[in-house]
Amino acid sequence: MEVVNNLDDMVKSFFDSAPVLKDADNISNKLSKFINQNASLPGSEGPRRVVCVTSGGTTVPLEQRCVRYIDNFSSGHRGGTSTEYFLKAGYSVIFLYRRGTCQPYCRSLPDDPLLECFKLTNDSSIQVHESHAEAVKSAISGHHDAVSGGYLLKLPFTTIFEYLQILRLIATSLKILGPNAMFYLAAAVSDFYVPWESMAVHKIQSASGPLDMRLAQVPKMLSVLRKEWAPTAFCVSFKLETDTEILLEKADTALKKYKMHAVVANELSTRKEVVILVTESGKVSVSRENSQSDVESPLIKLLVEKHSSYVTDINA
Ligand code: 9Z3
Repeated sequence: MEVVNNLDDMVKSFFDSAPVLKDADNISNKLSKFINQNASLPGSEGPRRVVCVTSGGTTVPLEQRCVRYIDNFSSGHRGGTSTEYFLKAGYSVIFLYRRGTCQPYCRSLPDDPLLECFKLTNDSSIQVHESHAEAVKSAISGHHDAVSGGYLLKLPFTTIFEYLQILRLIATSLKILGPNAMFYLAAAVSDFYVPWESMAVHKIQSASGPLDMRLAQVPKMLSVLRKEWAPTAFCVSFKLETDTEILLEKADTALKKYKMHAVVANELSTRKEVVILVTESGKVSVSRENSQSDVESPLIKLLVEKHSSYVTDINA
């Protein structure tokens, strides 16, 4: 495998060798329609703001006709919940999510909502179980209002190739909104991948013995996003660690190295209770109010304030 070190070359090599994004034209059309519509809507302070929320983990296929893949952990709860709070705060949301992960407005539903929330009556019509009626009504109405109002656009991905290609399309389309656009990058993104051209085409045979594989490093697209794709957008990335000792140091490094406007640091086991918001002006611990509430509520409130100051400063 050819080893490429320079970031620009790594980025070029990643995109050049990625399999062609299916549906790229359709995605681009949906994006430009959504962004143009929202650009003409008034927000509470100036034009309506649009945030791209990424959610869920990316996969790294090991075979072109993929039977096996490496996955990154993320249930999509953070992204789905945050989307609801952004919509509530008056933002429009492009929700870039891993297929099959948690969706906005669905977190109060059971794991298999279709089979668990509904029942057949004696005359074979479908009825909602009383115990789930409130959750179903609020999911349907929340989702319907957001989508039919034109405030929520949902785009799915599975692989690291799809994720980064769609993220690039979103970022370059959002460029026209300048500082009114935000990126909230909660997806768990693979650090390593198998380049398409060096990937086995068919299912790797176990009879060939133990598997040796060399994975290439996924280029640090946060830098590219900030520098090239959407240089004036407000960018928030996430840092996940399982070792608290190194979490804040790593978040600080990400803030500086990738010139993020904010980094949300979280530890795997406590991620639903507390996160630390790291910005140039310091670190703030953000906790949920009680076990019934969401840490995303105070987090989004803080980020919306920071985004407002950012827009004001840029326009001053
Ligand atoms: C996160 O840190 C998210 O908060 C979680 C949310 C994935 C922990 P859930 O979806 O969990 O609610 O189950 N996301 C970013 C993870 C990540 O891969 N960050 C990279 C890193 O830490 C930077 S892009 O190096």
